Amino acid sequence: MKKIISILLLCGLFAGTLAAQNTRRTSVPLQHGAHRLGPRTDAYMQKWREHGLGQFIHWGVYAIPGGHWNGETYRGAAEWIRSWNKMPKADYDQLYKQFNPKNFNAKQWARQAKEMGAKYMIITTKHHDGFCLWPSKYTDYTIANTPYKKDIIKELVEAYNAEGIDVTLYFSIIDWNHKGYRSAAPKTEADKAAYEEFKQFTRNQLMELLTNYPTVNGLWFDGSWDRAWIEQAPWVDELEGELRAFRPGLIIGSRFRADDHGKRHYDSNGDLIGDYDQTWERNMPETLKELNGVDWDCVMTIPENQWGYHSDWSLTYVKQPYELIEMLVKAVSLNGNLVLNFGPDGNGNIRPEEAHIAKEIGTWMQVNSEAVYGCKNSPWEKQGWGYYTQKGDNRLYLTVFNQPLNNKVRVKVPKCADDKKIVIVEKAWFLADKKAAVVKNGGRDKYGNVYYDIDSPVFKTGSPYVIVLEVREVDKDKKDEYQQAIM
Ligand code: JFZ
Repeated sequence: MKKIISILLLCGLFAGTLAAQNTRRTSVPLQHGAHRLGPRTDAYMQKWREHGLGQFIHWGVYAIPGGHWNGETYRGAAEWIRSWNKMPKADYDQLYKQFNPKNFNAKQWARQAKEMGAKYMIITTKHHDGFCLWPSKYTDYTIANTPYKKDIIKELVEAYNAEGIDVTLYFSIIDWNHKGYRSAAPKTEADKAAYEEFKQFTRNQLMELLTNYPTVNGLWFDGSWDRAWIEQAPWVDELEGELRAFRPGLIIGSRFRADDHGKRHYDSNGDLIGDYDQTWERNMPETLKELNGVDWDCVMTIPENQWGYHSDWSLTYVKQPYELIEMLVKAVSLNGNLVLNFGPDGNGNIRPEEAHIAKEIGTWMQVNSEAVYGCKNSPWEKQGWGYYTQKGDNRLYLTVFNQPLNNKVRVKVPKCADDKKIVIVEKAWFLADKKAAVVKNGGRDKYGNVYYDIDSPVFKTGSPYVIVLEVREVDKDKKDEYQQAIM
């Protein structure tokens, strides 16, 4: 008997262990894989999740050539111009001596971002070229040694925070300016020693940034794909721990460290490394399913692939405000944020095309931001007219991008788990004019799915518009009491 009990107990314990590990799809033993399964639950991350819209800024000395050198045009991403064979590196490395953005006005940028509706901003403290927009004491290649002299990161953090916008610091691991930087894994003793110095330098700069800018609550890492860096996984993991301990609540995405086997973003068990999926770079998921419940944001350029300032946008397709608004709503409908990139010029001007887009998005957000901030994916089945976003259990936002020719927006009502209940629309209105929307019975299909049709004439603005539905589950037999809402 005793034996049976202990066997049962053992089974119980074993089952318990299994249950605890259930969310790991396989179980490769890892010391440096995901340290948490499932999304963070703290208030910092909750706030991040509710941002909806962010602004990315790529700014550095590459803004001076703006995609051109010696009368020739570089067609790659402007911030990569140093790697172009027609750009002499020695010339590039002198550009900082001219960096003097006389029109730079941090408050103006912040106000513009605020008016656009951005809730967080990501600024390149240092891109691959190694030039630092803050006066780092660990290198001379910084803003302090330009004619401008002043700490741009400080100006930006203060100005954006004053507008209620959170600031995340972009930091490139790649640093073409540091003599210890290596891309390939160091092999010789000399290379190894040099790389050790580079690691310390990287650590020092990161601690310096967190120390100098105490309100910063996120780090956005880039250039972490080098073999040299990947092989440092245990050290990077330790550094991440140090950064997190230093700044409680710090948000770090999946683009910082690799796991024990060199896997990036998702570890060898398929679990997300870091706080959110950072792989959505100039592209977006289509379905919730492929996201596996992780947090994510999409960083998006306005031209096809220009982050830093390139003076000639005629070389590329340039996205329209409408498309970017659609990406924003789509991102939120799939539980993500959209971060829109700006590349100011060498004088500190935001180019007119970007200012125009910021204004158009802002105008739209003025009326419709309720459908974005704090909204999540809705279980209602997506229809061709656009996207659902949802707040709480009962409020749905329908952002219409494709106006149906019959001016009726059709919704498919989800079935209730309890088949004695039905979902009814209690209230419906348009965000654009606050007027009530008329919801009509749209019949059933052969599977018994219920449809409602919302009369939706085209709005004069011709821009995407939002219908709000307050829905509620009610007993089927009491449905008629509510039916006045549906004609
Ligand atoms: C990197 C940078 O090289 C680029 O200049 C810019 O800063 C961008 C935000 O990040 O570019 C990337 C990074 C990752 C991928 C592609 C380009 N990726 O994962 O496909």
